[in-house]
Order: sequence, then structure tokens, then C-alpha cells
Amino acid sequence: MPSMEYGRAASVTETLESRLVDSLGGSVSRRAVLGGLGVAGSAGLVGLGGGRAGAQSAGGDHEEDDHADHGNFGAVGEFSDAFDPHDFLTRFNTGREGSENVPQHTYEEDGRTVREFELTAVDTTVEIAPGIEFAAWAYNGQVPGPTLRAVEGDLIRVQFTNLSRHAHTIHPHLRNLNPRMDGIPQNGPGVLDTGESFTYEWIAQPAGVHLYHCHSLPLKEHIHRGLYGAIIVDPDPDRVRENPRRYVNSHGPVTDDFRDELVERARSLNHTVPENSAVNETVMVMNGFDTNFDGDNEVYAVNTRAFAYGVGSTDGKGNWESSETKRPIQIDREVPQRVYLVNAIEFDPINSFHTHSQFFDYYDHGTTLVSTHKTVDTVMQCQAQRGIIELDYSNHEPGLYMFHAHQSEFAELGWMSFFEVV
Ligand SMILES: [Cu+2]
Repeated sequence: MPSMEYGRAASVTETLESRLVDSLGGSVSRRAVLGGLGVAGSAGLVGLGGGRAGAQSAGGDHEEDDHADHGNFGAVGEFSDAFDPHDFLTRFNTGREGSENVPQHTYEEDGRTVREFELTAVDTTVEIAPGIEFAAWAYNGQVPGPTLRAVEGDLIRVQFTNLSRHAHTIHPHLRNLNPRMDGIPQNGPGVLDTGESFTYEWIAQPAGVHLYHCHSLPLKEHIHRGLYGAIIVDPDPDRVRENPRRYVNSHGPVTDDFRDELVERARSLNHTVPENSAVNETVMVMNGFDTNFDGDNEVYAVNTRAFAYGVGSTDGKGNWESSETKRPIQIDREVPQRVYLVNAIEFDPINSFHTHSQFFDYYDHGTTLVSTHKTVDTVMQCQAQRGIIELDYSNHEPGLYMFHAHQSEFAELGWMSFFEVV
């Protein structure tokens, strides 16, 4: 491991993280945070390699009823809760594998595969930076909520129970043929009050990467508090063979060869096809946190924790320290990378994903089997937009490659990450 380079990357991460944590002590606006960055160039370096800030409860002293129970968080220094942003990257709930906070099973019914999940909405706290807790509303106690994954045409059955003190729903961004199942206040069961349950049933369509979120009002509050997650719908190779035109965004003829290519791509995206494991797949939900409830985000992240994929400490032998959740996303240069990217940000109209020293193909919404952006190093997503990013590092030298939001402000406030190519 080239230690100098890693040391410098760790310094950048530590400096930005220290500034962010220090800034969250009181009710500051993000403008103040950034203004502070400008004059605190040398002051920021004081934090380099130093201890982390003690526990602070972002929003915890805010005068809102539902914060009253969360006054004292007790976390000092290291991350304390069980959520691991690295584990989240590859935690796909397909209905088959057990996941302790997502009871799930799969079975056949009326000629369809049913993937059934039990989701709850709860009030909890999530750690968004070391020692910084955010009073969240969360599906199954985690932000983002569990990633649900199905195959095109399956039935996704979600037994939803609201254990939160506020009324919630689950609204899926799917092609939903029954308005009762849309998860909005005006349809079907409407909002579910504390203790109420409802079973949502959604056909998994169209193929792509999608979003689910609470649709209670005020919407922006219910979303930014943490009630969102990703739904991945894998394309069905048989359907692609039958109707290839549905999966392309061009008007030319679909030749037999082209159709075979589309089927092959569908197979590579489908988790039930064994060859699927030849691609390393990750889920990245871009989010932000308004810690002082002023309608503006103070912290930005991918998968909730600011700088989770920054560069942390090693044991001196090139291994990341075992308790350290802050580390780059390690990727094998021989294995193609696929990122299911979802923008769950509130308050900021757009977010973005930018790679250093790398270009990628992008599939907007993941609904086509032909890329919608070819060879780009930046994509933007508006609120709720999502897509599939495909990266190939096979020609790159091993080392650290940064990726981040190209809104520099977001990057400095948490949305800055590295791939470690090995
Ligand atoms: Cu809600």
C-alpha cells in the first residue's frame, strides 16, 4: 500500500470530517459552516489526526415534540449504532436470504413469484457523523431503508406496520396498476396511524432501479427524516427476448444479434442468473440531513454517514482497522462494477455523482438495456431520480480513486468517497 498517498487521503477525510463535526455543535446553518471553512483553513488542520468530537445530538435539543425522547445520545467518538454503510452497499433483500431486521420469504402464488417483506416505520436515531445523531424516522430502523430486490413480473408483498408516533405510508416508484396500492394519503388505506398495518402489493415493473418512500404530508419532512429506500427490479431475460423493443431507447431495427445482446445484458442484471456474480453490485443512496431543521441540509452522504467511504486509519500493515467503518470501497480491478444510484435528497433540487480518472456508462432509471449516457464522468439526478452506473477499472493502476458529488459544497459536507482499486 503506497502509504504516503493513503496518508494524504486520510488527512483530507479527517480534516473535512473534523470541520463538519465541529460545525454541528450548535444550531448553525450550512452557510455558516462553509463560511467557516473559508477562514478556518489553518484552524481546520488542528483537527488533523486529533481526537474526534464528543457526542453531540444534532437536532436533539430542537423544540419539537418528537425530539423530547432523544435528548441524550451518549455516543462518544466512534460510530455506535449497528448500521454499517459498507454492509448496506451489498445488502440486497430478495425474499430468500435472511436479514435480521427484514423478515422475508418467497413463494409461488397464481403462477407468480411472490417476494414478501415485513417493513415497519419507527422513530429512532441514526449516526450521520462520528458522535452526531439525527432524530430519524426509519423503515426497519435504518436509513436508507432496506433495499428490496425482485425480478420483473414478480409480486412484491409488503406487510407494513407503523410503529412511529407519526402517520406514514410506503409509496413505490413502480408501474402500479391499482391506485389502492400507491401509498398516498388520498388512496386505499391512506396514511397509517400509529399501530396500524396494511399489506401493499406491487407488481415488480418496469425493470430498473427505483425508489420507495413515505408519502405523508408534509412530504419533504417525511422524506428527509429518513423514510426512503431502493427497489431494484431485475429484467426478465425471457420477456426481453419476447419484446426487446421495450428495453431500448433507439428507433433502429432490433436485429437477432442485437436482441441476443439485450438478452445477455438482462441476464447479467438478473440476480437469479448464476453469472450475475461476475459483476460487483452496490447500492448508493445519496442523502442529506437537515440537522437544525431550517429547511437546508447541513450534512450530505451516500448511505447516511458523512465520509463513510473516505479514507480512515490502517493498522500500519495496509489493512483497515477492524472497527473502522470509514474506509474506501475496495474493488477488484478485474471485476466490473455496477452501482445502483438513487437520489433521496430533500431541499436541494439536484445531486450528482462524479468519478476521478474514470468514465462510466449510465442507464437513467435503469429501465433500458442500452445506456442513456455513454462515457461520462458526471451525472446529475433530480430528487427521486436514479440510475445504474457501470464502471471498469481493469486498466487502472491500483490505488485510491476519488468519487464525489460535483456540488463542491456537498462533497465538503460529507459526500466525498474513494474507490480503492486492488
Ligand atoms: Cu412518513
